[in-house]
Amino acid sequence: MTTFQFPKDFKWGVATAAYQIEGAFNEDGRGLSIWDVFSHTPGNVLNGDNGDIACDSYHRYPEDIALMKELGVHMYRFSISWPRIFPKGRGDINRKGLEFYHRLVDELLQNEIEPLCTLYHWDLPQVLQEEGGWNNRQTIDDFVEYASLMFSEFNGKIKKWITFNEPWCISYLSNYFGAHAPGYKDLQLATNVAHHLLIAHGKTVQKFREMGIDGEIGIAPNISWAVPFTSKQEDVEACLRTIAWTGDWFMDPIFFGKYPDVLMTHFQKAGVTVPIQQGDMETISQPIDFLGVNYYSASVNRFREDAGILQSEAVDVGYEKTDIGWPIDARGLYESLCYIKNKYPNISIYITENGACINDEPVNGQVHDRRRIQYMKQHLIQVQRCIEEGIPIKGYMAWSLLDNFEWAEGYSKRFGIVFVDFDTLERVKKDSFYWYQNVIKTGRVES
Ligand code: JJW
Repeated sequence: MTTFQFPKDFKWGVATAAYQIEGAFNEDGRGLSIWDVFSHTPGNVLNGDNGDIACDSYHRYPEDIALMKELGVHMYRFSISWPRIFPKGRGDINRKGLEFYHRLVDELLQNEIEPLCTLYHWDLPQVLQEEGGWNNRQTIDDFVEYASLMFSEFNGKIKKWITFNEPWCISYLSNYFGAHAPGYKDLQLATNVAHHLLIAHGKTVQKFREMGIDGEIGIAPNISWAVPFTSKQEDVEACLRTIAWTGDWFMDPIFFGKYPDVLMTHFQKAGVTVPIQQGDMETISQPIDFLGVNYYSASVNRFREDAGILQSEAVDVGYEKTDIGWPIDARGLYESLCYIKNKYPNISIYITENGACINDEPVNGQVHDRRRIQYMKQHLIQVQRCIEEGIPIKGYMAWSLLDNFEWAEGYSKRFGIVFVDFDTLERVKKDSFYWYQNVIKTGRVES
């Protein structure tokens, strides 16, 4: 057994997202989002699940905050639902939507929990989708209008902001693989979306500076680490492309004002171009205050001529998997963070999501989610290792506080450290909740 000690000022937290937990989909003037429409279209979500009620956190947030208080977290990462604020995407402000987030944030502050707010966690107002959504450059300006209102409304209360959660999922998973809303399968469209998200990110950061907001702003890409099956150059390069797609494709434009060549050439071969207009790359490459890293899994990959646009094939080498089928590879988190530090030096990092789908349910009122504890332990040890290495990692947000609506998987995949009974909406603390409580209290993990 070894003890891994975290810095005194390390920020421990938990993360959620609006559509996954709030419910109350048609209350207090909320407009529809693309996820309401997508989840209500048969065939898109497992078992026909949707976020109409979800965890009902729109009403039960005091109970959820009480859970966080008991857990002892310093931070809560949540997202704001754009269509609660602007039911028509732009223009008329829905005061009742704003008031909900004021109640939430005030309750957090009263409990000495710092809010870390994600502006966009996938729930685009449906009316904007009907005008082309993120494929339409108008959406960029609509987003900046929404973000600016949030900055002025919560200035002094919310001091940490994330523009976009997992830009790769918003663009490629949703518009090329068709797995998430709005469900298109068009690589050019997805690439337009990716580029427009980056411009919206850059313009929002500019606005944040212009407005003189007190706080920090960043973005949270999902990082997919890939380990070459053999040391052959073609396998190594296949992995570099896989890694670059979810990460560098978004981070290179932000940090260097340029898309990565390793992918540009493959995209061009597929006949796809990035719709760059005069000034776009300058807009995108605003300095940011921190990088959010979402990490869950890694794969072993090799080159294969016909393995998709990247010619990179995932090989199942028999690693243990979580209940959503994602291989467990904690070392991939260490490697990802080293890669980021080497390529984008000196940027402060928050682990904005990490966690495991483990479907254990209550037995006599207890949830013995041993494998989740093991997953968290292994990943936190790698985080501490990175800190020892000198990587400026400031905090860790466990995904998630609650079991919730896991997008296309619906309620069948549980990521919470608190169990939710989706019939009664009762919350039951899992063993991992008590384990994490002790980690936070002591500031250390023991192997
Ligand atoms: C990739 C599946 C086709 C969420 C993916 C599916 C099909 C090649 C968890 N992160 O619920 C990635 N999550 O809301 C944000 N992260 O491809 C938060 N990434 O691939 C969590 C799902 C994901 C994915 C899911």
